[in-house]
Amino acid sequence: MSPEDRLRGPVLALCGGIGGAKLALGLYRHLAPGALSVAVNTGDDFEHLGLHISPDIDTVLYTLSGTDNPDTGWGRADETWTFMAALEALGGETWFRLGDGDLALHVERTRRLGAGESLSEVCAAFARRFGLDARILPMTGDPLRTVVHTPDGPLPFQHYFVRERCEPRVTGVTFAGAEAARPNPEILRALADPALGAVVICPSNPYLSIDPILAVPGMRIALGACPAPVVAVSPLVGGRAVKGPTAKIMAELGVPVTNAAIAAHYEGLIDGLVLDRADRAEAAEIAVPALVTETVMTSLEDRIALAAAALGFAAELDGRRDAPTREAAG
Ligand code: FO1
Repeated sequence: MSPEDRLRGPVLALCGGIGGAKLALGLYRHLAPGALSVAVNTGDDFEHLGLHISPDIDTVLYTLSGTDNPDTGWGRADETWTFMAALEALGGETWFRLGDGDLALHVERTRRLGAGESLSEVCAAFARRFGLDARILPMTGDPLRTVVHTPDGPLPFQHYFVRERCEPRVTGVTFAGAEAARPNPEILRALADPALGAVVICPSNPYLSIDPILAVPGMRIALGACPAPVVAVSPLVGGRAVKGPTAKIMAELGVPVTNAAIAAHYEGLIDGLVLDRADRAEAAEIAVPALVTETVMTSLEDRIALAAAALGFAAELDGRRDAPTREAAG
């Protein structure tokens, strides 16, 4: 398939929450309607207040539909907090904040799951309700839960991330239930599609957001065997993560906080790495071809420009695993 054809093909993004969803939005706006599928981490999902919460799925849903809260990156825009205030007055658990509109989504998701719908079906129904022309694909419908290990013992993901504000030292990350989890067949079909244009691993936390997707049995093999070029966008800029604890966790796990380490983490899976101009000096040390460009996404235009650059790079890499490092113009 020619690079031009690849650019027109459907695209699969692998994504966690806030940082990754920004690039997913850029891809959504850059691509033709219906061309984007997003395989989303559900390792962050948990039962809370009797509800099934899927934070990364919801962040992608809100972000792509333009209903996201721009201040927090999670939850909905123009949210009200009557439920939380009432819960607090009752002495209930308030460390995980659920806005009123967001709450409706969790209630309806929980009802649908209880009535026998699959998580994929619920995601598809909500995407339609939000007017999306993209597919939001949970990595699995089975309970695979990210567990963060600390010197004081294991913590369920949201306890580490939100309740403990990522403060405990991370000694390891495991995925409870991974062995029994079945991959979302729609993701496997997308990865095997000869017309697939590219796979983009969004700049989500590799350890907390992308590894759970790769921990689903069959996912690594399907990604490794995928006919389309696979590019990852590094979450690091100047040795720090734009958002979240990626750099902190790498340091705590004894991994150098470098783009070379990000590329090594995805060894055998990616054909190229996109890194920020601030890190151009690191490009020569990276084991795969690198594209140096602006990766900090402040505006919608930034998101679209990064999406276009990543896809252009992927098309160039198609069948050329030894392509040299290059710097994007502009
Ligand atoms: N993140 C927070 O830091 N504090 C919260 O109170 C919080 C609530 C919340 C509610 C719904 C939702 O979909 C996401 C929410 N998040 C919150 C984000 C969530 O913890 C994500 O898992 C992380 O951002 C990692 O992707």
